Amino acid sequence: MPPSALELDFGPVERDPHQPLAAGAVLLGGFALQDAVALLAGLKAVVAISPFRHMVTPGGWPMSVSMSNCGAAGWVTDRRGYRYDPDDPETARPWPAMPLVFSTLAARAAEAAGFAGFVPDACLINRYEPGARLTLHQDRNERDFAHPIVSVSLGLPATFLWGGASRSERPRRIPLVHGDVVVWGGPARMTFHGVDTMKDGAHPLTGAIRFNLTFRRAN
Ligand code: MD3
Ligand code: FE
Repeated sequence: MPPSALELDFGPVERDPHQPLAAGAVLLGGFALQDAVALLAGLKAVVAISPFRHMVTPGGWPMSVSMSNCGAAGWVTDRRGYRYDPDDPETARPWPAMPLVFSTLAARAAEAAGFAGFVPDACLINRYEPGARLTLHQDRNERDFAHPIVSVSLGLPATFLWGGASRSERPRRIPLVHGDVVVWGGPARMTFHGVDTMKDGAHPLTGAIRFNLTFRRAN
């Protein structure tokens, strides 16, 4: 098909919506765009109950990314280590329920990537301000690595760092923008990954903030 006049003048109207990154990893460009306003409303309701906080690593350093959770289990770190906890240690109450728009979107994205029947029980909500970053790590606190992880990017763009099976492999740099969803499963599930230092910017829906929702099956 020849490119339209619009594409010739302004470039592609949208990116390829279903972009395989590697075996087990699929970028669904813009998959969450239609739900972005509802997702941000759900996020606001969650953090009214369990506010964002800078958790402390086992080494004693506060993370530059602030975090909250919703769902039956929430990911936490403190001096004792990394784990999933049914309760928010700050409120001593259960984490807020996962909004239906969250769980529905995660299940639809997983199915589109070939993981039908994904039922997340945990959603970690990451909040990035300019200057925040997430160093290379693996997600290994979940009980069964056969389940994928679904990630939803909202607000400011970021550069996702995608390493290999070992920390020493030099990571690929993958731009993630508002509305992008990535599904990581199978052979991609245990790869090292992180987020490069956030640049300043302004997004019409979030201002100078990037949010990332990661949906997991913790238990
Ligand atoms: C690849 N979050 O919360 S999402 C995390 O953008 C985390 O906030 C990043 O890494 C963020 O743990 C990246 C993409 C992601 C999430 C989990 C993965 C990629 C992954 C697990 C295995 C492999
Ligand atoms: Fe991670």
